[in-house]
Amino acid sequence: MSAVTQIDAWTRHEGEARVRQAFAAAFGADGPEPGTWSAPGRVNLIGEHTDYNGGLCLPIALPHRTYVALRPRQDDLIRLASAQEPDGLRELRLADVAPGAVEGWTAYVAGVAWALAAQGLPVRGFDAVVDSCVPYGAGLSSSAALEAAVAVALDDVFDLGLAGADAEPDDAGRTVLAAACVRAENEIAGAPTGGMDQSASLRSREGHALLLDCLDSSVRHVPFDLDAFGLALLVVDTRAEHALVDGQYAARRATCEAAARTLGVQSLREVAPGAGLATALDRLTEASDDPATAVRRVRHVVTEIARVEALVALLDAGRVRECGPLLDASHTSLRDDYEVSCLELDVAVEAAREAGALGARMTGGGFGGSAIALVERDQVGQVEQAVAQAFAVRGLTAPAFLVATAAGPAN
Ligand code: GAF
Repeated sequence: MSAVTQIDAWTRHEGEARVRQAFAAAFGADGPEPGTWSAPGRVNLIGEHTDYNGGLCLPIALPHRTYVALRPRQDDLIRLASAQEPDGLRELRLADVAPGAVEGWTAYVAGVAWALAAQGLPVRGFDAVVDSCVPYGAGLSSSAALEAAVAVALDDVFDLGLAGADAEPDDAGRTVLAAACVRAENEIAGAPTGGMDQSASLRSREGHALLLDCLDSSVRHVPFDLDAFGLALLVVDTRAEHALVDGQYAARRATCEAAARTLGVQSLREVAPGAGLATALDRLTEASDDPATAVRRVRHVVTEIARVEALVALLDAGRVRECGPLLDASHTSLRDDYEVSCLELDVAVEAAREAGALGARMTGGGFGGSAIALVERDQVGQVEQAVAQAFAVRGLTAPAFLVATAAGPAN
């Protein structure tokens, strides 16, 4: 038997207590008490590498959240500390935040303030401490959770009026906050990601998956309660750390954008599956610099968008048990056509399937990170065991597990 490690979510009370305590340790007990806010990580059910192609994706928010304790200032000084990085206080001025000027995790925090201020919103400096139970580097959007927690905190303390009340979130306002988080990530942190993760963290609903249409940022909340079907969504953190700031993600994105230009479309969303795709692939074969790569990438994006639609149709019809083959097909496409899988992800997916999972796939950007498996609720333990064993046999770092349920958004 292999040891199986679980990634536990903190309760709201625990997360807030931790971050308040860390705030007092960083800034002392003097001065006004900070407020606390939090935002979830996400796991994507299907629709991978579709967001920056104007496509569809279907994430859920996780119960694992990033917490921030924050107190506004009258000046434009930003003072930050992280319980995860106990290297003391970081200080910078809001006016000095600019592309290339801020490094590391502070870029995600300061970048959100910068993006909101750049829109003319009345954001000033602040003191803040962050802490998180969203595993870092696991492809579960720890960076978007950080951005979203800061976004709702700044919205509250500077009266921006965008997030809405807990009982009645303002989706239009949250779309503005999500866009600011994306700017922070793209322009200040330098990661050329799409918008799925920030929308998942800010616009999800408890008990629902978020069907996000990245063409116009519209959403539909799709009921998602696997427990009612005797099923569970098992997330395997492979512990193979992924990094979106390296060149692989940007290269995929550039290939898709070049293919869209070759095809004369605004985004690959305009390419229909079936005959439309076949025609597009013929054209790419004739006109691309690297036809084989362009064909594979475009085939993944177009078929993946169709798989999102098919999976949502199954969920809507209550045919949840039939979703497995779509997850499997998504993984094959990401592995062979998009080439963003890795040994650890493939081992996790195959071991989960062999142990009885109805379907499994890598999730998130890839090159490490996490996989998901749709499993019978009473088989979670056996699937975890099988995956842990498969990793041990190959001498891979032991994976960690969590059972994902659809949790609520940033607040
Ligand atoms: C990462 C990115 F941040 C998202 O925008 C998305 O592209 C995803 O990879 C792949 O679907 O999480």
